[in-house]
Amino acid sequence: MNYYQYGYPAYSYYPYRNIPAMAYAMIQGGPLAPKINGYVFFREVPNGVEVYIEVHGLPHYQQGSGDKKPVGPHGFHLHEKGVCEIGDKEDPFQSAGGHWNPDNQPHGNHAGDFPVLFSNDGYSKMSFFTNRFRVEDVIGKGVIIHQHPDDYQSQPSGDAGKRLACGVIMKYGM
Ligand SMILES: [Cu+2]
Repeated sequence: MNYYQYGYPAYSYYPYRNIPAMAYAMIQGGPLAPKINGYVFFREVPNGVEVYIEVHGLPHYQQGSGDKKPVGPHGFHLHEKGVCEIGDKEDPFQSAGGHWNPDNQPHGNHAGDFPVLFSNDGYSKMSFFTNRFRVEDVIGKGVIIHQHPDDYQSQPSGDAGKRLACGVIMKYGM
């Protein structure tokens, strides 16, 4: 097995038998935002996980008013099921289930409650650290990008609205 193909330099401090766990999901837009495509990457780092996401094709920001919530920044979460079936075209990706919530917390503190995604004319790139799970824990779970911002308060899902895009988390590499 040639570990160098994964990009670790010869002087890497990672021992051969201790390559950090990694996982990824390809993210694809559904009928409400078909141009979305990108990926999210999970990498084990000291004391937690680094999450990195890069997405193109997000809808442009639309200001909210009254009862109409803004479009963007976009709620972004891990959901229970890694199943991205469109189902109802008006309300897609219900197949991904509710929020992944392994330690039974209120919304706002779910292990998979992530920072909102900002669209820069449709493009978003972000990385952040979490100690709420290990990479192995999220393999087979779903990633969802929502239409509206997450208010981190409304139960059970932050009133983030419809599901624009979905991805299934898979093990990366060995
Ligand atoms: Cu969600």
